[in-house]
Amino acid sequence: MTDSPTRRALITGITGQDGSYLAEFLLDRGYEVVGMVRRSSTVNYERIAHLMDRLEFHSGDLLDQMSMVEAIREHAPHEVYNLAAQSFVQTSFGQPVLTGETTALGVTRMLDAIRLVDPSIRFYQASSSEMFGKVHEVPQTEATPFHPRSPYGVAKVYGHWITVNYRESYGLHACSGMLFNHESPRRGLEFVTRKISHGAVQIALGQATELRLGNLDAKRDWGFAGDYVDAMWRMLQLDEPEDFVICTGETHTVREFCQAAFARVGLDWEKHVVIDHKYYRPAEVDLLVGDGSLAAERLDWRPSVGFVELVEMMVDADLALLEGRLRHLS
Ligand code: NAP
Ligand code: G4F
Repeated sequence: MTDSPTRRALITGITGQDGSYLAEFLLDRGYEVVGMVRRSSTVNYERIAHLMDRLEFHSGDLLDQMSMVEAIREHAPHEVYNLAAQSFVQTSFGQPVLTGETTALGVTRMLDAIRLVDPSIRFYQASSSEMFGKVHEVPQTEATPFHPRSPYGVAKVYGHWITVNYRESYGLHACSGMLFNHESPRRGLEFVTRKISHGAVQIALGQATELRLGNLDAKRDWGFAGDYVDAMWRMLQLDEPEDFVICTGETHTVREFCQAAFARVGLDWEKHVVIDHKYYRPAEVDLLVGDGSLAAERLDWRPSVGFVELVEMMVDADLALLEGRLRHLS
């Protein structure tokens, strides 16, 4: 650690679900927080609207090496959290090269920027349980071999190993969190949990009649995003960098998520959910469930939100949003 009194963090992906929770978390701990944001034709700061006057921004893109070098040079962060990615698995089948450029090579670009400008910076890489893919053991631990099932999963394996490689080659304080699925009211509408919570509420309010979904048998270890950003921070506070699985240790099917979400608004999911094969994937990850004992032991980190509580939190937030009681997701 440096001896600067105020810690400064650079977050890539600050406009995303995790970036917004991490920014809040770090600001609450007295950090100065800089978000790297990419240019778009419409403003896309909905998840961080409530934080805007407390944040600094740097225009950059994971596809552009110099913008990352400049971000590090200009803002001199002590910690870098690389959360930016093309993060949607389904899209990675249609845009595999873009996914590789962003989600895989983008990690190398950031690591090189750190190595060249200030190798004392601590680096967090957003690795994923998608790397376990067609799982070789149940539950999955830090030692479970990877077998990715999508271009996204393959790109994350690259990002994971290049982080390990820069740690071993150049002595960077660089680590990966192998995070299992984590959700929240700020989850993108294309991901299955938010699609279900939002869809169930739309049906309950008479704004839709059906919800079209793909594979209901897939099982995921779903936690709350607000808990998971705490684990990211804890990883960067260790004296020696190490990689961790972050999970709840419980797994549920997409069907169970539907059941709980529709029940929250007093509906029978079976009357409204329609199977649509366009949402099936060329290769599926059937079962994810993690073993978080290393994180519990070394980081003293445990999830605080259970499955039913998470579903109800998401449905209640969508109800407030669609009834006009909430102006935005924060
Ligand atoms: P998310 O909501 O999809 O956010 C992704 C972020 O990446 C957005 O801020 C997006 O910016 C940014 N981004 C995309 N392409 C970029 C580029 N070329 N240059 C700069 N920024 C770019 O994802 P999330 O759920 O917060 O996940 C955060 C990270 O954790 C991702 O790396 C994801 O793959 C990983 N992860 C997520 C989970 C999970 O369950 N949520 C689990 C394991 C790992 P725009 O707003 O401009 O699009
Ligand atoms: O919500 P999903 O799209 O998330 P997925 O594929 O597990 O990926 C998420 O978690 C990863 C961690 O393991 C992250 F790395 C990644 O960035 C992302 O955050 O799909 C979950 C499951 C899949 O098995 C999918 O086939 O739900 C199934 N599903 C069924 N119907 C559907 C749908 N998924 C989506 N998105 N939309 C459907 O209509």
